[in-house]
Amino acid sequence: MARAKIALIGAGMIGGTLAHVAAREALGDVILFDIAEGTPQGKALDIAEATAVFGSDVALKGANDYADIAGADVCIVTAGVPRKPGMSRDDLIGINLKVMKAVGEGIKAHAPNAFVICITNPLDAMVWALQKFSGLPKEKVVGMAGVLDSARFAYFLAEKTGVSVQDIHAWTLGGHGDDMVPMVRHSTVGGLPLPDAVAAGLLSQADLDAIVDRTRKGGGEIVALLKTGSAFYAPAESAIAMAKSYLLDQKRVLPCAVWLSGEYGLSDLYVGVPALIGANGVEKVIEFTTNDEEKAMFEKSVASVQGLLQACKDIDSSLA
Ligand code: A3D
Repeated sequence: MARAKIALIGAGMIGGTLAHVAAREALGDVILFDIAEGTPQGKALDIAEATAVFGSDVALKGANDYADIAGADVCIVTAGVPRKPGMSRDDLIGINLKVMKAVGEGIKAHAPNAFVICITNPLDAMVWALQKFSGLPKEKVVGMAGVLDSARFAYFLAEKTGVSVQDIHAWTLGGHGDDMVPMVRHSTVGGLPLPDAVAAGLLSQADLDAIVDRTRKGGGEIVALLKTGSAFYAPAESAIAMAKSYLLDQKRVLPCAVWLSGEYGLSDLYVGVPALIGANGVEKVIEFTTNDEEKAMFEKSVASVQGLLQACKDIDSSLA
């Protein structure tokens, strides 16, 4: 059987890391696409040479022409610009919306059957625009943010409680902004929902409050440390988990930005919710029960996403 073809649109920090992880895991042949000449070719050659060390038979190729992504099974989009210190994700909207238009048209022309994972920020608006520009089925276009935000939440909980990350299940829902919603009642440490974990003395309420706050600001913490860009290792691993669930029909339930049509009382927008990803793309949206406090936080986060969609429509009238 032919190997899967994975097209990485954007060969920057996340794109290069995606190529490395995809090759190491032998997920499929990799095309690294970028407008910068030489960068995708150089990274592809470097990783191709590494395959002789880690022993993977996948092929890697750098490209500046969309024709090279033809027939891709998965496209992961990181094209655009990342944040620098002092910038919010929303500051990127003008530049990255134009990039989504070019990328969407390229995917539509050359890889219309692909499962598309968008990572470019501001995430919930860019994945929405990418679906519109590409015209691909809504269940085949998703945004990566929740897996990363939830991984940060889980890591901070593991660090504080001393429990293995493998035995922590953490969930964040809503938009990928500082008003994202870490779901305290639905997240567990060793099977205990977090309020019960506090009652059992695994961490204090003050610790939990600080972790929730740090999770919301987790992207900014890395930007402030790196100074020249944003996180890339954990974002790449997160998108690979989503790609694997699709390619291997794993049917994992992962928090992703997905198109909603009535779920959570919302329609016509992308926002982060738990979604079952299998061979057909987004196969099901899982609806968590929410109490009044969680509902209010979710609605606030959704309002931020709706503001970003309006900004996109104001910039590009074809989206209105
Ligand atoms: P970076 O290393 O700058 O890579 C972006 C690449 O996109 C560069 O190589 C550019 O040359 C390329 N590019 C620019 N315009 C185009 C175009 N029109 N077509 C093809 N390629 C183009 O950034 P990065 O890899 O660190 O981050 C990529 C994006 O991911 C940024 O928008 C970040 O804000 C975003 N990001 C999102 C998350 C989420 O959790 C959603 C996390 C971290 C970063």
